[in-house]
Amino acid sequence: MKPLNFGLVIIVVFALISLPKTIVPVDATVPAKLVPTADAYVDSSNPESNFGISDYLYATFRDYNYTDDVRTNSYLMFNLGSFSSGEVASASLRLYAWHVTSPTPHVGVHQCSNTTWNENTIDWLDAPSFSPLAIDSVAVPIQDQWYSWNVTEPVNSAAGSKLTLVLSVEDINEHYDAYFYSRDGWYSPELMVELKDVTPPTFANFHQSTAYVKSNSTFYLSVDIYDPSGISDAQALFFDGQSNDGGNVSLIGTGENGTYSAYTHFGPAATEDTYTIKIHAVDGEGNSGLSDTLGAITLDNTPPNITGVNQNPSQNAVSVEDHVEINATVVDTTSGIGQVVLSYTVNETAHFKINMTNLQGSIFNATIPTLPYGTNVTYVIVAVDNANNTRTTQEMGLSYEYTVVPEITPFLILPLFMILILLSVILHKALAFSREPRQSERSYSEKESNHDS
Ligand SMILES: [Ca+2]
Ligand SMILES: [Ca+2]
Ligand SMILES: [Ca+2]
Repeated sequence: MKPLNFGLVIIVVFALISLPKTIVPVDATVPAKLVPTADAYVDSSNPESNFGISDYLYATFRDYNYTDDVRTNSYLMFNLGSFSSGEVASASLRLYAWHVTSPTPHVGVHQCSNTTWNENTIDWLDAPSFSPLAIDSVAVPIQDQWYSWNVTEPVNSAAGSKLTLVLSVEDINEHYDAYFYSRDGWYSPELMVELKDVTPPTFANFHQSTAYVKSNSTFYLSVDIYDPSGISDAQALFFDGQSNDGGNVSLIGTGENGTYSAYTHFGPAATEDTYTIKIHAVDGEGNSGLSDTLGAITLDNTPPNITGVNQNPSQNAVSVEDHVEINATVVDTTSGIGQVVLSYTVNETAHFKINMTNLQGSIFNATIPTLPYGTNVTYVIVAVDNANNTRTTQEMGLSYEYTVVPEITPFLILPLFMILILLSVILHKALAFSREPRQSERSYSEKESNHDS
């Protein structure tokens, strides 16, 4: 496994209690079970008789001094067509003994290359020969129990075709009887076949705690991994394009089928990018497999950009009757905008926060309500991207402020105008009156001048 790139590091070991667990039990020890497709014993004392329909399979040897010894052997055929050569990990033949005699017989299992004998016709005379050396030999001292022979090698070599096994007593010079049930009896013979594990683990239920993250920020990955042989290694791999540029992280689990997970983070040197995630796992037999792309995570260390802040009415024109609309262009090309907040302070004491809503495109908007005459308002725009990187207009060196001015409304303009005209008329008259001489004074003057003349 490639070593960690960019400091992608597992930091917390499997949190057993807090994690949802999906354990799917798969028991690797349950083998396939086959029953014979044919079985029959043959008897040297009845060399032309067929016992294919008997409930029993006999393996006996009886030693006689003055007549021929008597032997019975049993033939069993299995169809191994569903197996592939080399696929069988182990195989055992199981037989239930319903009667045995003392001394203890040793029953050998022999391989026979003939797989064309017929259960309903086979007899001592035409029974095919078998290899003299037993594949396995088992003492059968007690009746009413199962006995088992290791037949891995012949089952493996006959995989894909048929297999004939022959039961025969290995002892001589005494009477030895071992009777087993046939496939027609109470407990059929069984061939238990355990297959080698040649397939890699499988994956399901991938989960990631976030799609966007910044460096040094912990995120969580989990996946359910299954394999009959258990899990010896599991890694999450981060692909930048085609290569595993984002490094890998070990997933922690029990070694059994179940959930494998890690808390991890990107190091500060990791390249900002979108990484696809695949899981690589190795089973208990060394079979390894890589999952399809199960997820993706975007590394984003760049805060959003804030431009085009404007307000309406403008800074010097906000009256007591005005709501103030504030717009800003907020952009984050890597992970997108998570939230934009307008944070404003009234008279340097009261602080308020309003979510700015996305009007259209990249323009976000909020409204500060009307405030009394003389109120001073300062405000800051705070933008947060989906990876939780934050930018404020304050840290960009931008400051925004206005003070509420008194209102001059249209319905006051006409009365004010009329008052002004009235006042100017009065003033005019007053001035004109002060310049003209009084009528009595003029008359007197005229009289005086007339009198003088
Ligand atoms: Ca039979
Ligand atoms: Ca496997
Ligand atoms: Ca960003």
